[in-house]
Amino acid sequence: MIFRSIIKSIATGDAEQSLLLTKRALAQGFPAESVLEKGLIAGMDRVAEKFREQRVMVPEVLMASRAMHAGLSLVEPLLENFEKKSTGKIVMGTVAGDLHDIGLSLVKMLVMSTGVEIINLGVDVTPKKFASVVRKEKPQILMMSALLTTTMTVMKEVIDELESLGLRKNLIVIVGGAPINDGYAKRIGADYYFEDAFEARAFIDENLTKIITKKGRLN
Ligand code: B1M
Repeated sequence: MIFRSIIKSIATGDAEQSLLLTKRALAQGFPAESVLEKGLIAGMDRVAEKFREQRVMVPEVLMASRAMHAGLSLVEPLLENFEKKSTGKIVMGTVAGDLHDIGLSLVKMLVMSTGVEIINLGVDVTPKKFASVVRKEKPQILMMSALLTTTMTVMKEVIDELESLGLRKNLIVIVGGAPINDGYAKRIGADYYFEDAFEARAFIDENLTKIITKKGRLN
């Protein structure tokens, strides 16, 4: 089965195979959505699980991510209709001064499978940049990641900036990353903390419709 082969190509970090097999799956008539969900995301899910169980290390995660992106480059342009069907928007990024993006890429990949639209601002995102994109894009959710104890404090600066500009009220703020925990999230005024990409996806999967209907925060 072609999906199984795509999953394997990602699990083994083989970008060439991932590209080739994705092309083949699309040529065989499989919808882009299925190739994304049953092949590319499923492959990355497998690697993320292994990483969580410490059965693979960071280099393997990076190679898998590269392989997934190779396939994604073919699928993404075909997903226009899929994205249009989706409701809800998330803006995400790693905070200013922090260049770690592997965790957030995993979060993005898994959360993407819920059908929500994602604007990923990448790494080193300043409070002003977050705020200006929130103002322009009007997302329901903002997701911030930080991996350094020296940059986790920027999350609070982002929340302060949003508050001072009147952009915080209807926005759900989710934070995550290795040095973050529930207590810290509460102290800085974030709405939720999730330990990993799976938790984040489960929350969004379960609550997206409610969030959209309520036009903002859940409580
Ligand atoms: Co850096 N680094 N690093 N690093 N790095 C850490 C984080 C560190 C713990 C290593 C160590 O010393 N043991 C340490 C931080 C210490 C601290 O602050 N307490 C550290 C340091 C010090 C540094 C530098 C300062 C080193 C230097 O230059 N002297 C420097 C800083 C650069 C900068 O950011 N300004 C630096 C640089 C780098 C590299 C560039 C070499 C590379 C990053 C490559 C990249 O991201 N493209 C790197 C790496 C790879 C690491 C480690 C080894 C691995 C991080 C990672 O990707 N893990 C890391 C040590 C470690 O964690 N074991 C380390 C895999 C990833 C899947 O996990 O990102 O935790 P993680 O994401 C998880 C969860 O945290 C969660 O979900 C993911 C899993 O599902 N999650 C979220 C993350 N974001 C979330 C958001 C959410 C929800 C969940 O919602 C919004």
